[in-house]
Amino acid sequence: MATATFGAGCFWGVEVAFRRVPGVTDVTVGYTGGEVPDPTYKQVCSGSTGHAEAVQVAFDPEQVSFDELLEVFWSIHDPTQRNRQGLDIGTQYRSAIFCHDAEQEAAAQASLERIQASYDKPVATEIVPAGPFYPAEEYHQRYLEKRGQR
Ligand code: MHO
Repeated sequence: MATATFGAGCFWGVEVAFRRVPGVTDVTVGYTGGEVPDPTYKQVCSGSTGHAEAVQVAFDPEQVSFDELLEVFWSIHDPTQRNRQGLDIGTQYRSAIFCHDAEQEAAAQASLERIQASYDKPVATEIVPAGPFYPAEEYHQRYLEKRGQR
């Protein structure tokens, strides 16, 4: 099993999108990329923790490649929006790829260059090494699913 970590705005919908992908075995929503250990949702919402709302995707590389996950990532948000997605504004909503190894980093970089060609505006996605990932509160896991929304 391999792990990929993405930030693409409010993590509720991002989780749903990745759960739909065959080869993805689990998705956890949480916080990463900031400085505060074990942050609460409230702290992250304040924008002061440096964390992004993110999803940690567990996948079987024999069934789905990291490149295919990157395609999903680009397709579910607007990576040219800096520190926001639509009405959700703040650094916690930034577009980011948190890389788990050098291979992921190279793939992410190449993928960003490809996707840039389809936008007039610069792609704001940050590509950084993955650090500690703090799972969000239980009520945020499968949030939309629990409410009958997909
Ligand atoms: N605008 C959304 C953000 C939620 S997401 C988990 C809301 O508060 O409904 O950041």
